[in-house]
Amino acid sequence: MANISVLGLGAMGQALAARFLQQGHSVTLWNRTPGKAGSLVAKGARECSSAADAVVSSDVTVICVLDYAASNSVLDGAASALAGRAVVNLTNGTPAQARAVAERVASLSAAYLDGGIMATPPMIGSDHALILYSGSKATFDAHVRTLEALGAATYLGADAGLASLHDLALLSGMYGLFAGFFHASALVDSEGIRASEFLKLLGPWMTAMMGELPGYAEKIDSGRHGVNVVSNLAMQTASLQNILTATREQGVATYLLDPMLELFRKRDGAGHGNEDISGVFELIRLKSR
Ligand code: FVH
Repeated sequence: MANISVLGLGAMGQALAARFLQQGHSVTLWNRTPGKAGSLVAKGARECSSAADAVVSSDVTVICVLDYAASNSVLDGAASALAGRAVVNLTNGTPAQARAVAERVASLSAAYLDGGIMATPPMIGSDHALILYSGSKATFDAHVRTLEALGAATYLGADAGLASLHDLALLSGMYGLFAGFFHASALVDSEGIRASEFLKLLGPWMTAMMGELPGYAEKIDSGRHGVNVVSNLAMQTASLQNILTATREQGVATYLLDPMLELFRKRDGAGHGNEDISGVFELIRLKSR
């Protein structure tokens, strides 16, 4: 069994600590605002009054706070205790923030593993939880058995920014899906149709459309968006224009689809109307190949 410290006892920090306790680990806790450790202490955890005290109690320290400004502030408090120890930072942030913290932690002679949690607090420890890691491979290897208790553990490489990059990209996909659902629901709601009823049609449709993604991925990777004789960009630009016209006619806001139509038109206007819609990727990536 491992000695683990958890710094940050928000909804996610509490779920992580509870799971470690459930697995029989020795768990030490610290939170900026005292008084959040009660139920965990009742289950056997020990609460410290400073982040540094918590760090020296354990082989590995997991930080999970609101953002990187918060995790930097936690590290300020723990800095004196970090030498020779391992930090696993599961706070949501950008790749650049993760790389900067990795450098800072290395300068304090500690090992750094960054992580991105692909789960909500109730999912921690379930089969659906995934946690992405990058940074110190030695730290990942040393603690992977312990970390796997939280959810499937995937190591993405030595660059500390990779977990965050993948985390944010996965969340981008999720928000795109949610955006489509919210727009579609507003459209049918304009005629009094309930979202839960409409979802019976939308769910299978979205699942069927997932089947398009491998083909798009191939085109994106190759940079060749091909002549599409079935559903080309020009046809889909006209179709998306219809959706936006209907949206306005139904008295619904167009916030979520305006940017998509702008991209379709721009790509179509640049002479790619007979190609696949995957070509809009070339407008988003900004860098030329
Ligand atoms: N909850 C979720 O669904 C998502 C799932 C995916 C991963 N995220 C990320 O996890 C990080 C923590 O999120 P959380 O849900 O635990 O957030 P809160 O419940 O709001 O708790 C915030 C904790 O952060 C502490 N904190 C805030 N500012 C500071 C600071 N300057 N110094 C030290 N600690 C700070 C706060 O402490 P307190 O307010 O109780 O004193 C809480 O412990 C986050 O990156 C998500 O994106 C969760």
